[in-house]
Amino acid sequence: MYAELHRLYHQPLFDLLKQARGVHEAHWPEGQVQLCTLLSIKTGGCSEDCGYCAQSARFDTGLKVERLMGAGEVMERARAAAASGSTRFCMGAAWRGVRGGTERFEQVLDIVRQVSALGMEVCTTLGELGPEEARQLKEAGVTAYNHNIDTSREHYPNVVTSHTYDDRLRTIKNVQDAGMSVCCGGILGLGETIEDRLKMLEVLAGFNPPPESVPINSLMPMPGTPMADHSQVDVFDLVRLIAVARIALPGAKVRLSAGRTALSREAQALCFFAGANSIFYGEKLLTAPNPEKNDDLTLLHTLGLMPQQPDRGLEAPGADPARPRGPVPCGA
Ligand code: SAM
Ligand code: DTB
Ligand code: SF4
Repeated sequence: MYAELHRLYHQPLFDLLKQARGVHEAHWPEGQVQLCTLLSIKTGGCSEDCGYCAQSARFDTGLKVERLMGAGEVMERARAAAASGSTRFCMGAAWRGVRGGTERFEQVLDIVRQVSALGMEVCTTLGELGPEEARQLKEAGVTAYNHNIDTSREHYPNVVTSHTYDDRLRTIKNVQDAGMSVCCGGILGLGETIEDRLKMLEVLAGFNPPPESVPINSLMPMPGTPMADHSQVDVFDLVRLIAVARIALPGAKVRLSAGRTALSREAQALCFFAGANSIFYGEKLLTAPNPEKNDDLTLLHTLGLMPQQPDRGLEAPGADPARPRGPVPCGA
């Protein structure tokens, strides 16, 4: 698998784009881009040391820590997101994880129940989950859970030391077992090699069932973090990775995620051509800026693309019965 991803990636760019386009056209309706709205429901003060993250309490990033948002305020934001044409509402919390029976988890479940009544796809990203927490989130109405592997297994310890790659995979397994869709991807620009990026895709393509969506973030260097002075990801490296992701994960939404403020309209157009079919929509990601809504709608219109209709009955992708279930590929 890795050898094939390597071969695909290192072809002449137009050959790669042609193949990715073919796969995209065979699997997805013409010209649709999913709009997702992000909301940070608990910001900053996180115990973890992810070297890219403005929300880690270990770094002096100047971010204002905020407690868990009340259900009323979340609902206001969720209604506004639905009204603006967003079909997925993704709520993020800067926690290492959540534990059943705690007041804060009960509050999150209550928020999820209310948001899911609005009919959008509901995604949460709350850190580590055990099987029981995953089951309760699913029951409350979460359709997809975001938990990124971020990079290759080999590079991960250079980025995070407070938890492991296997901790991440365990949560993903719990999410799959509970019947939620998995949203799992990574970040480019963490000091990794192209090989690390392809190994990350190899891991994602080995998930059974495959991830429903794959966010590809480009590092937004955050002042105060150890990665504050990392340089911008090369746009053609980003486009190539999106194209290989499209080929390796034909049924997954490939989400052009953090870092679009640094991309030209032309660069984003190439990313869509290569197979990206989802974006975060709205002026703010979790803590960092994102393009203006109007600019995004204008860009989609200019390219002849349109916002995707909601998939209210979003089901988790089915597993291949001939292969072992779980996020860890056979033999890993
Ligand atoms: N705490 C939860 C977790 O770690 O899964 C959820 C929130 S975390 C901020 C979600 C993802 O956002 C990370 O896994 C990473 O891929 C992405 N991310 C965070 N900071 C970023 C940055 N500065 N630039 C690009 N992507 C970033
Ligand atoms: C993902 O892969 N990217 C989103 C979402 N999942 C939760 C988060 C991007 C965060 C960008 C940095 C910030 O806003 O602090
Ligand atoms: Fe915490 Fe998530 Fe940021 Fe890591 S990425 S520091 S776990 S909020």
